[in-house]
Amino acid sequence: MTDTLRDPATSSDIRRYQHFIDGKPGSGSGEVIARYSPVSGQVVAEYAAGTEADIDAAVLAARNAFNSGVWSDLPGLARGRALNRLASVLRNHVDELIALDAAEVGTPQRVARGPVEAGIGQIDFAASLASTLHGEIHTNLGPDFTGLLVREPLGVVGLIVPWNFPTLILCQKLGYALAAGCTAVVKPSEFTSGSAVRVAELALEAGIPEGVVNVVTGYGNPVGQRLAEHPDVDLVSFTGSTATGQRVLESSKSNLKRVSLELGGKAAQIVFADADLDDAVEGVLFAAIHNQGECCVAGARLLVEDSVADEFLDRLAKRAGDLRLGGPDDEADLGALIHPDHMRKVLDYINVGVQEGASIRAGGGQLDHPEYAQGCFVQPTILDNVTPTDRVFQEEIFGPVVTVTRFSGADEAIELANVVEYGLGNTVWTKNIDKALTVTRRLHSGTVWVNTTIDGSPQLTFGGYKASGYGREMGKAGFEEYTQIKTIQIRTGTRVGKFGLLS
Ligand code: TXE
Repeated sequence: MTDTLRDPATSSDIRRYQHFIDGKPGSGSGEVIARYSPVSGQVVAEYAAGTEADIDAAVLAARNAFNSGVWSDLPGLARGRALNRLASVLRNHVDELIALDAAEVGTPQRVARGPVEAGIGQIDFAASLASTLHGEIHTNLGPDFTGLLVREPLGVVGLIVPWNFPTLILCQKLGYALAAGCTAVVKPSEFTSGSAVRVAELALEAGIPEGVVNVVTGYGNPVGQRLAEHPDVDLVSFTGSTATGQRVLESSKSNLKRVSLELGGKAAQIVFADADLDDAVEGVLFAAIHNQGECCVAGARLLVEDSVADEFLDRLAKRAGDLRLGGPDDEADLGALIHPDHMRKVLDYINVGVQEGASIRAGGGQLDHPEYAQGCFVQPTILDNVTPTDRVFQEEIFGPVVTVTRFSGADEAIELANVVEYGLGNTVWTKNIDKALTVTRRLHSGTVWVNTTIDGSPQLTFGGYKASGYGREMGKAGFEEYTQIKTIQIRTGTRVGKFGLLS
């Protein structure tokens, strides 16, 4: 492992954030949550610790803004122009957003840059969709009838965002909700709330009216929970763990609000012997360690065809050993895990893997570095000889840990890939197009990459199969999640007294 750790305290400034409700900052109860950097152990930010009353105030502001029509009644082109302005303002602040996400997540800025820029790209694309919202007209119902299917914005939406990609995941929800004409209450993670507050402030600066974007910071309980159960919220879009997703679903029953859940994953990287192995080594490595493995589509399980497995693993282990760990300002490949408890959970999983019979091919423990005694750094770890019934094969670890299982032929690879409860994203590495397409069609996941990985474009819809959730984000399908269809049937003829289901 190469050490490039240099500057433990990347910023001595503590950034302080309040809620943002109805276009104004507010401190609520006055209680705060301190965010300790997982790199240095120092406080890097303080967020208002929200209460149920803060959520109630934010939902009221969002409801009033929605009902006033100040946003939802704008022509789609005008909403699109406002979203274009928002993208432009965010771009002017891109370095600030990268710096604060990196400091709060504990990741190098060079790792945070791509996801933040991709988040702004989501707003660009959502802007282009705003004017495309339209319905259907039916004139084939007989001469007396005209039917209209009108797509309308859902109303007030609650957006619950996790800590791994704060700006990106916020934008991939907020952009589409706003494009559809909804108003929003955002609940960012209690570990990484800074960028959500800044995005809301910048939305106002871009001309998006007061009350359209509101943010309440605070803990999952009470803030997230109140948002999920609030009777005047029409949809909750949640990204996070499967267990919390189930709680959100429970809370949503109060008013049968719609729920969109983007939950965990246990993605397979399937490497066939006929793959471009140079490419596959780099892709598998990237998928395993991107954002230090704190990624719902992290390539957590390497499935490698047995004829090339030994060679592939030698190369992968060598590359893993070259990786640099570091803080926000370092030229590093991966950073610290989100907090000490999470680091302990990841280290425990490594131990469980070894007890289950895995052998460690790279890494295997916490990074031991005197300057970073407080740092939550886990070495990129390869666990070899993992079997499908092992916990480390089945459960989401959410750290820089990849398990290795060998297979023989496409059928076995598919069976291994599908045997987990999750179904978010899998990757296939092969130069054989027939094989690629056949395998792709048989994988049970919302996304399958072929010869690339953890890639994406706002046009390409994203979401889970199985326990990875339901509902879709991004693309046209993601946009339509924030709408509902109204049917209007008009009789224009003279069929006096004849009603009902006439054919
Ligand atoms: O997530 P939570 P945690 C997975 C990953 C990780 C595990 C736990 O495996 O190790 O989840 O992380 C809010 N009602 N992912 O505990 O609890 C919370 O405040 C409403 C995968 O941090 O799911 C935060 O804003 N909201 C994942 C958000 O839910 C509640 C990303 C996510 O937190 C709530 C993150 C409640 N009762 C973790 N309780 C992905 N899919 O990318 C908490 N929250």
